[in-house]
Amino acid sequence: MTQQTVSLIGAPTDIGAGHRGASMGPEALRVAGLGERLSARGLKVIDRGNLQGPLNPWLPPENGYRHLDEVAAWNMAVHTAVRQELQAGRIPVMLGGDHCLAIGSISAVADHCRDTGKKLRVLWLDAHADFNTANATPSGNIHGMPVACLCGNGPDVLTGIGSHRPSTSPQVFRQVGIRSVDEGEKKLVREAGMKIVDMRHIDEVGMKRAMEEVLADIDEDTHLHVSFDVDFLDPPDAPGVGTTVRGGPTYREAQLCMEMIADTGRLASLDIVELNPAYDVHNQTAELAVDLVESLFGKSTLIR
Ligand code: HAR
Ligand code: MN
Ligand code: MN
Ligand code: MN
Repeated sequence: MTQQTVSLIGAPTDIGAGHRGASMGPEALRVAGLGERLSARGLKVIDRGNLQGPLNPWLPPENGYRHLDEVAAWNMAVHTAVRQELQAGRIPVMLGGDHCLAIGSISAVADHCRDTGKKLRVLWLDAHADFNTANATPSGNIHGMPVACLCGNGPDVLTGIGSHRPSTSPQVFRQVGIRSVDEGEKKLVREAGMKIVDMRHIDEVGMKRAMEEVLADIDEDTHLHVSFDVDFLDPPDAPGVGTTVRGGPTYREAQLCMEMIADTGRLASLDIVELNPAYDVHNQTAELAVDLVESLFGKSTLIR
């Protein structure tokens, strides 16, 4: 097989979050050795450095959205950068930054799939469904809204990013690890028919069967995008995020999840988001994220 090239794209901002500090995520991932570990796996790694965008003015929400114009500016920068890497045949790895940036990355991936005739599948690994709207949000923080925006339910400046509105639809998403969904948001995910593997389901059937269900209809024409919100993980293992929620996947469950995704051979783009070094202890959460991303790119504990 020809050598695959991965492009690291830093997006150092906490513009959509409710806590400051996710802006330090890209550097923490680099310090934890992300590039070196992927190179050691046989990938060619290009570090594109960091994108630029507006500073966080740290203002209260207006009409249900906090920092809407700044969020749009960051996402347009992410969209352009991710699109460029895809067109060059590389695997973009967007280093957040908070999860609002998935609007830019996934709208670019969706545009790319329309151009190439690929079938898009997004695996959303997260404690949260991120399906809020201006009416449903308890916070106004746009990192709680990217999935809704990508499905056309959001403000024009965000749903209009990319060449197609809406960028995508609820059918392309599979959410895994979900355990914190707001009341109004619950109604929205049900109405949309969002396919959610929540923690209750993982408790009941185990990570193996849950992932088999999630990966069932992936084929050779599928472009698989993973949007990895680090708060997916159980907080004692991964304290370095702004919004911890108890009861996430254990270390082994998370590894199995990543290894099973790797086994499909269809991973074509990735977000690593919500890492917040201000809450971390000795960069352990960044190191864990890098460890799991190695598994996502094929490192395995399998002996047989
Ligand atoms: N649901 C809450 C809100 O909308 C918390 C949102 C998101 N937090 C994240 N993203 N870290 O997954 O305010
Ligand atoms: Mn998220
Ligand atoms: Mn989350
Ligand atoms: Mn869009």
